[in-house]
Formats: sequence, structure tokens, C-alpha cells
Amino acid sequence: MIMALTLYDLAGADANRRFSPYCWRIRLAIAHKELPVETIPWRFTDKEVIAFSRQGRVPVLVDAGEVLAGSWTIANHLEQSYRDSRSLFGGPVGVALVRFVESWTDAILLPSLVPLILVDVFERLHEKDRAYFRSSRERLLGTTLEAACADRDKKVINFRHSIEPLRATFKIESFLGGEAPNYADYIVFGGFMWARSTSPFKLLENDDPVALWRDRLLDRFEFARMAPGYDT
Ligand SMILES: N[C@@H](CCC(=O)N[C@@H](CS)C(=O)NCC(=O)O)C(=O)O
Repeated sequence: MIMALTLYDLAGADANRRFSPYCWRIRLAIAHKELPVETIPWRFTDKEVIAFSRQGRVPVLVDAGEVLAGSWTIANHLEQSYRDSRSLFGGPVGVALVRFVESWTDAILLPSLVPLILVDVFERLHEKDRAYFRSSRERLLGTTLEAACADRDKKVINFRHSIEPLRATFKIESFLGGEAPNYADYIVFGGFMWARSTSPFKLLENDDPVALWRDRLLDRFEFARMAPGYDT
């Protein structure tokens, strides 16, 4: 019998509002593997709660007493420990390609979402996280959250151009994984779930092939569609 996994998952003021793009990757990877999971809502300032993982970020997964931190480490653990269920990567070639998708998402996609959604992320935070979030993010940005998110209507045009490689792919393929989604889809989709769960700002035109791909994933993962968020 498989014991339930325990996942520490970033939450807002509403404990059901889960918004970390990295945690979404793992929630989807666990669902892909059809494994039971208990998720524990975690806030940015709950550092002592995950001190046992010897670092201060989520996702943290506990699997039969084994502690794993970092989404890439966790995804590989799931792939290796649960070989009987569907593969997340589709073999070694897949691992290398998904690594590229992760690098692109972390270096390009997520930073390009920051000036479109970060003020809205702040609004959804638990009271106890607000001062920490504002000061840590404003230090990184070199400006206020509000200034970083000014002129969103103009910035979104550039954002839509920047994801042309995704659009070109989804004109031909159903998923990055081909006929069915794999971990590459969950990495990119995690970014869109970060936006969906925090921000009413409209990122994509309804008929954008990227929006249609996002909808295909929401159809497959009902818990993602039902999660607190904005259907924009
Ligand atoms: N590279 C890590 C990134 C994890 C990460 O940055 N998580 C954020 C939540 S989205 C976090 O826990 N931040 C804690 C903080 O900012 O103090 C991964 O892939 O898991």
C-alpha cells in the first residue's frame, strides 16, 4: 500500500489559495502519478515549520520519512520511486529536454509574469507575510511592487510576443509531452497557475493556442480548475 505523501504548499490568506508556481509543478506531478497526497498550507514566514528540510523554501515533500526539497529533486524522486505509474519525463532524452523547459521557465517565463501579477500576489497574502514579501521582493526588484507593475496593459503585449515558441508548438501539438502532458507541461502550467490563483489580470486572448492548451490541462486536472483563482 502506498502511504500518502505530505507536501508543504505555499498558501495565501485563504489557506485553500495555493499559488507557488513550483508547488503547482509538484501537485500536478503527484496527480500525474496518481498518488495520494496531504498538502499542508505554508506561509513565507513559517520558516521554522520546514526547518527540518534544512532550507527555507517550498515545495518540501515528505515521502515515508524521506525529506525532499526543491521541485526538480522532488519530481525526479517521484519518477524513480513510482516507476509503475506513468512516466513524468519519458526517459533520459525527456529528462534533458524538460531540464531546458525548466531553465526557460525559471529564467524567462516567471520573471516576465512578475510585472503583470506581483501586486495581485501581494493582495492575496496572509497578513503575517506582507511586510516580509514586500521588503524581500522590492529589494530584488529595486523598486516598489506598484511601480514594477505599472503599465500592465502595455507590458502584456510584450509578454504575449515572448511566448511565441509555446504558441507555435501548441498550434501543432496538444501538449509539450505530445499527445499527453508530461512534466514539461506542468512546469510551464505552474507559472500560469501562479497567475490564475492570484491575479484577475488577463494574460492571454481567449483564442490564443496557449490559452487553449491551458484549458486542456484544466480539463484534465479538475482540482486545478476548482482551486481558488481567476478564470481570465
Ligand atoms: N528552485 C526552487 C524554488 C522554490 C521557491 O523559490 N519557492 C518559493 C515559493 S514560490 C519560496 O518558498 N520562497 C520562500 C521565500 O521567498 O522566503 C524549486 O524549484 O523548488
